[in-house]
Amino acid sequence: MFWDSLFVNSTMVLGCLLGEKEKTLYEKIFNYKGMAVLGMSASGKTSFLYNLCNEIDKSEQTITSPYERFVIEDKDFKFKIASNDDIGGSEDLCPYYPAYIEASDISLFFFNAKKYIEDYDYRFATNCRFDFITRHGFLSEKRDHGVIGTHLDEFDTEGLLVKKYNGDSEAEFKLKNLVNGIKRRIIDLNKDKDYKSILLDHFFLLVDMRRKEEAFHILKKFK
Ligand SMILES: Nc1nc2c(ncn2[C@@H]2O[C@H](COP(=O)(O)OP(=O)(O)OP(=O)(O)O)[C@@H](O)[C@H]2O)c(=O)[nH]1
Ligand SMILES: [Mg+2]
Repeated sequence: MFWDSLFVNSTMVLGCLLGEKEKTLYEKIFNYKGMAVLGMSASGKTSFLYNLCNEIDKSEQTITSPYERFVIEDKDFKFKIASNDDIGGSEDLCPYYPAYIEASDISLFFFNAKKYIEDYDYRFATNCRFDFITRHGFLSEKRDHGVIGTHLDEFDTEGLLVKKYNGDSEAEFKLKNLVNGIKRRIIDLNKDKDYKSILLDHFFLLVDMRRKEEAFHILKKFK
């Protein structure tokens, strides 16, 4: 496959580049976690990072843009992110995924869940990436991985998301059922595929990635 032929060379090149990106002694001593934020174009990767650290530029499509280490704190948790790259969703960057995953403590893969269900070509392209990551075994070798389906708000959520964040526990319960139904549809679409483990064996969350609370919710899974 095209990506496979690119894989060896580009991983070697990137491995050298990532050498500089490995956690510094400071980051190791102070327990900063490296995070690979990967996934489809316009799926909310930069929005996620921006929600955690407002200094990240979210104004345009990302190619690769480095960010400095930062600390996220709220009343009951504190999380430290090592310096890393915000990488774009373009297919050209796929050969670099394994090296990014290898160099990170946490790997997240983002896709637009609404588009995934409705658009065959998008689903196919996303599945190719699921397959690519799974076939190289990187997901199973590392402990902390998550798959994040975004654009939850574009499903017919009947305002439940807003109500949930206003503290409505009944809305939270209804939303949970709705989310489980959407997840089940996505898992069912892949029930015969080898890469279904990516959805079954790791965190699989559905979120409105424009909401800051959702970014915190994702990180809390890795506490
Ligand atoms: N409605 C909705 N919009 C979202 C969601 N997540 C991201 N967006 C919007 O989608 C657009 C693209 O978001 P980005 O965060 O730049 O996506 P990205 O994955 O970084 O995109 P690339 O860097 O181009 O790969 C922005 O206008 C976001 O506000 C979501 O969950 N719901
Ligand atoms: Mg981006």
